[in-house]
Amino acid sequence: MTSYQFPDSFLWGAATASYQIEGAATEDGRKPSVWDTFSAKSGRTLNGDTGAVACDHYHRYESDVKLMAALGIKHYRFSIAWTRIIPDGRGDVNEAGVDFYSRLVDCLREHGITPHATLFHWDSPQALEKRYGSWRSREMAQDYADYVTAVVSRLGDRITNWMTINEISCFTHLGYAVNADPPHAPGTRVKRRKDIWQTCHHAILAHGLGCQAIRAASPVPCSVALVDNPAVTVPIAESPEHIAAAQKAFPTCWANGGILYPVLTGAYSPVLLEQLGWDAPEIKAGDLETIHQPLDALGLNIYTGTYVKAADNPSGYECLDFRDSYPRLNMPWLWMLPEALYWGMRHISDTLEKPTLPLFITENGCAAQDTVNAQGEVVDLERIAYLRQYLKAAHRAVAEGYPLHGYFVWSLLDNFEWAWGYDRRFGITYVDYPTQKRIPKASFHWYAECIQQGRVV
Ligand code: PNW
Repeated sequence: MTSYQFPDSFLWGAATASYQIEGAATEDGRKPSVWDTFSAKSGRTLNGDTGAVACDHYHRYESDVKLMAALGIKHYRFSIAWTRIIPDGRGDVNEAGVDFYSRLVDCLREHGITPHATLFHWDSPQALEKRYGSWRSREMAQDYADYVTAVVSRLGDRITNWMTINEISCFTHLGYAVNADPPHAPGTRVKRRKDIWQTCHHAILAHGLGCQAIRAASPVPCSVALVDNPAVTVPIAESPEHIAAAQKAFPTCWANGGILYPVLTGAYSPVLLEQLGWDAPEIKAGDLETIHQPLDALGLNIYTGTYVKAADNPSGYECLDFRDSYPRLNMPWLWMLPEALYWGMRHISDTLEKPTLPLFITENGCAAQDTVNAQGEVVDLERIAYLRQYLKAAHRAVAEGYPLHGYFVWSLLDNFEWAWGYDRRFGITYVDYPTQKRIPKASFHWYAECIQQGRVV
């Protein structure tokens, strides 16, 4: 019998992001991000929802930290809102905004919870969108690095786990592509595919400059990571031919070959560049060296994947489409594919120059149609079923020696799910938005038990 026991050193956590939970959008000097502007325009988000109030975490962080302590997590991943720290995107630092994170971090530490801070989770300053089109301009990378310096020099005495940017492929593609469905902020439809690749290139450049800025500003030794969402190619069967096909397909997926490859190896994947042709971004001399910074860890958000099989065609593989009847959670893209977590670890380990680089699952979770029953409980059995299977796949990766060091569930709380507003719930805690009451779901209690026992229960 397998007990699915993780090593004692395995880190159990939960994750959130600033715009999705904080609210208090105009308080203490915060100015609009692209998400404030975008969600306020009619028709951009489901039901016209915005993050103006969200989970009101800005005012409720103390009780939310108590909730984390009750869950038993020792690690919490959250993000810092650029527009609280530097409201205009560049220029003066707003100390009142820094103070919020300072209080949050102190509260976490008082409860024995280690903070893991993401420096950018999609809420770009609207002022920079107006000034030069934010990520469409190369200037964004330097402004981002200056913002990072402002944060790390003020909070680096108490935060030592830093993540530069969350899911570059998502906010660039969904924010700018003509076929983004549904589009994300800023919602600009760029004319050429090359222009999307250029926003992506600016973002990985920002990551590189950000790494340098963190190391220069941190008063103590710290860990620097990127958070990526790889496209995970899963072999249809674990036979040598299909495994080889999945491995071959991995670097050709745009998000892998165009983000992970330059960051981890210092070069865009050659097969991807060949596919892109004229659509490849303009890369200036020295960019790849800047992008290819030494990392202390790599965060991976894995929710789903794609099945791949060996095929008798020039590429040697074929990616398989899901049919509508394939099991799916409550998002159009969220196919049930627990093996993706294991294959993500395996493909990425093959890509790494340093095979011991610590890997973390920085997000994994699912949306479900949660409701409060007559007893006041939320019995989210599909979320438990989902998490249990993905955690077993994580266990397999650890058992086979892949350097997976920890897992953060997405998310601690139901929250503003971007273009889907409050309609889609990813939390292990139910949020009753009219009253802001928090109700731990069945999955919360289940996850607490896993943490307590250090295994999949
Ligand atoms: C992530 N996909 O986004 C984000 O980091 C979170 O902010 C978000 O709430 C969470 O996952 C759930 O959506 C994703 O299309 C968006 O595969 C889209 C995809 C994956 C992750």
